[in-house]
Amino acid sequence: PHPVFLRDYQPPEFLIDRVDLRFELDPERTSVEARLQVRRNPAATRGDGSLRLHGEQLDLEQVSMNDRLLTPADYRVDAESLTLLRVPDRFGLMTRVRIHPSLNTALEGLYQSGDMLCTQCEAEGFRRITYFLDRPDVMACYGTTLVADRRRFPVLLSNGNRVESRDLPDGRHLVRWEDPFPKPSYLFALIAGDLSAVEDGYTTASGRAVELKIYVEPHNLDKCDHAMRSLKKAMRWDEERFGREYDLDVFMIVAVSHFNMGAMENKGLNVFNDKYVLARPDTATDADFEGIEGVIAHEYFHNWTGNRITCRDWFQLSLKEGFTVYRDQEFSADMGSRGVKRINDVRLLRAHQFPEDGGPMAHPVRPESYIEINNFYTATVYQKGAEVVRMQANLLGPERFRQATDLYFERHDGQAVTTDDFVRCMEAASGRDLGQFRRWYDQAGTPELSIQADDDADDGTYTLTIRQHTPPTPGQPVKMPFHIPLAIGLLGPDGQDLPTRLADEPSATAPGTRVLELREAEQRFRFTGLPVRPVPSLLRGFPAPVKLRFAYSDDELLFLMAHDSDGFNRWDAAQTLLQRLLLALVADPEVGIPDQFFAAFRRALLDSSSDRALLAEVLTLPSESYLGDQMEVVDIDGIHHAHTMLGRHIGERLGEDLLRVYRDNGETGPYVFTPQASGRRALKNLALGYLMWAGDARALGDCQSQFAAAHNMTDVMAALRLLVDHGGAEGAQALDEFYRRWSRESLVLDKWFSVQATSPRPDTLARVIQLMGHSDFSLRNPNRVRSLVGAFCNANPVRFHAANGGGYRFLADCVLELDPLNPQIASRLLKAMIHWRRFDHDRQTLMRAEIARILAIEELSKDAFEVASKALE
Ligand code: BAL
Ligand code: ZN
Repeated sequence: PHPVFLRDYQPPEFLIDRVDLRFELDPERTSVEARLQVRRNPAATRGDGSLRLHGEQLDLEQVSMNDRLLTPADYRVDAESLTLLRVPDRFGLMTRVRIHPSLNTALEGLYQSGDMLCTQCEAEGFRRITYFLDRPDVMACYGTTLVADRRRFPVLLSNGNRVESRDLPDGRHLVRWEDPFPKPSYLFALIAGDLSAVEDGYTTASGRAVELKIYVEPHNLDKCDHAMRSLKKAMRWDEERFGREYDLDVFMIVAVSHFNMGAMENKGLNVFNDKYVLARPDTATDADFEGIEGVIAHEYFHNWTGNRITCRDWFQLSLKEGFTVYRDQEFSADMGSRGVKRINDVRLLRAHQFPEDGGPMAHPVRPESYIEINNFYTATVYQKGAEVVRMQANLLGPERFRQATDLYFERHDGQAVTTDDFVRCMEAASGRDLGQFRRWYDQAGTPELSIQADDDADDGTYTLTIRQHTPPTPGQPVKMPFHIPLAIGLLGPDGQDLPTRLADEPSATAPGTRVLELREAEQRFRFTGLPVRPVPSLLRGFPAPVKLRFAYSDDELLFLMAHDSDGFNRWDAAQTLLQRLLLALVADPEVGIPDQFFAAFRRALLDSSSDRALLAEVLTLPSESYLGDQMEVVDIDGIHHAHTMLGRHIGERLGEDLLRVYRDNGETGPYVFTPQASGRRALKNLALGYLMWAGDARALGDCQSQFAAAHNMTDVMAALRLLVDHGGAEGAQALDEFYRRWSRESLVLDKWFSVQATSPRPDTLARVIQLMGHSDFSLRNPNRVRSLVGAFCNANPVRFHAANGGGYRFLADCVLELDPLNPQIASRLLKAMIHWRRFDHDRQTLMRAEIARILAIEELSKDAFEVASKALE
């Protein structure tokens, strides 16, 4: 397989203004007739006079041009394309092909999910439906006619507005859809199935009525309320915050059970993994409710940032994804707790994006090349891309940023553009030069900031010397300095913010947070007029995706944890302290845990004035994977041991307090999904976890009672997880009961698989292998694969990285079995092993051998080939 390069981009030689599609739907054999209005692109250079259309896995039946039937002498067909030789400057083209949805296990293009037919076209699935210029800078208006058996497929949906619906004499029916907005082919969608809808309505700010429909299988109708509420909130928020209104008469969401991604923003017809739609208090956890609210909003927001304005080419993927993630993050922050949302977003970034940026698949937010674009739906493009938008929003300030986004929407509506076009709007609206800032889009790697503080007690000055360094990444050995906004504060002895006046500034500045702008590899900031040596609060609110090196003492971290006016930094100080303690335990398991640590933990735990959700974040130990990322060579067993030991000590030393917190935060009424209520549940279950770590007998009883009596899935799952990790008869019995109750609810059953896959118990791999043979397990359902294989390989480091290599062998076996069926999911799983260089010699050897075993397969997909080959480069 060969890479595609950004530098080779050429505008399309032909454009397609209109597409009329007619589908005769059948799971085994679907006929697709496409009528295209094609014209030469005046902005492109002339080629050899031929037109090459993308097409894969299509059985071509007929081609005609301007109503003249073509013969095979007029065109060439190969496995990836149909080339029409000698075409005029403007013409109508008709192709008819057959496709086979029931055989489509890759879930790209048109496929069968349960009893329904559905599509996934992003990024390059449309070419598995019909011959087309399947690239995002070819935008066309679509008319779609769907014909199918009326009893089997009573609901037929596509993009846009429904313009015709009638029965046909042979038991079939026909529905026609018309989408007035030009769109790239990756936003095409169709659905056929026996579905029921929850319906609602929304009136836009300018008074237009929009029908809202969520389509699900009939037995799921009682799990759509939260999704519908989330959708309406998102529509209102986008009007208020970004001035964006919805533009069609109907907005539809369909939940499908077999889906590679989380969801897909097809114009007017969002197709969702059912995990991000279906929720009832007894079937979904707080995290699920939160995920649904965020993903519903994300896909809805794409209507403007992605659909009305799309990407010129796939290297620009972050244009729509980074911006839309930023928008959904801001929405969720406004709906819930802003502080907790920021913590979780940064936690995710550090857990996934930082390792990606330091590994063999590191790539810029705007990649320079790819072999398979599906491999680039990454934490870098999404989460780091969102941070890059956030930095621009912060540099401009809220008013200028809104002017800049207004300009972006006005200037580029209906176009396929680049990240550079986005930055140009930021510059035009603000008058700022973002030339250096653009490096965030094209340099990979996480900058490291080393900060040194010097004070001069005699003249009241305090100097921060800041050095930035970005380690090399594949293909980019040398990095230029980034333009980094660095929000800081200076704390006085009783925790108050001090003024932050720089030496060359004429007048005093108000106490509080101030933003320093870094542009050089090394820069000095000298503050004056300080009565005492301050404690610096650095990177307030996490203003840039960087790593910080600053030699805080333990006392300073405790001080920041207690006093920093910035909530994010209070959390970060606590996490740094916990990390320090845990890494000290890894280095020497006999090292003592200082009393002042327990005192600070206890003070925080019992601080009744504190937001419980935030408290739960502060008191959660950094994950084992994150701790591993902080080590030169990951010590898997040492980390697991230290983690368990610290958890146990906390449970033992603070048992009474934890028990009180557990009991004081019990459920008092029916489930509600509010930040306060989910914060109580999070804190309560965290306390129960520490008690169980300590083997507290009272806690085991509480755990069993909670498992038996709770009416919400958050509490049931928290108890189940603890019982499974505890093991013995209690764990086995809880698992059996859970299975009996929920075996027919697929999403809940996923939880049953993953709770077993992520247990640190020594026999977990054997259990996972056994579960692969369970009658409810199927490699053809991505959610099920993720819940068992994905959960084991990505969320159970101590068992996946077992020294005997069993985990690696298991993963490679799964990848090899899955790759011919669903390459996207296979290659994503494989990423669990690409950071092999971070481990000890023996594990490196084992992982490398398994990756090499995969790479040796001749018919390996492009997807898996790219990941495996880059991992070994
Ligand atoms: N565009 C793919 C799914 C998403 O990011 O919304
Ligand atoms: Zn998206």
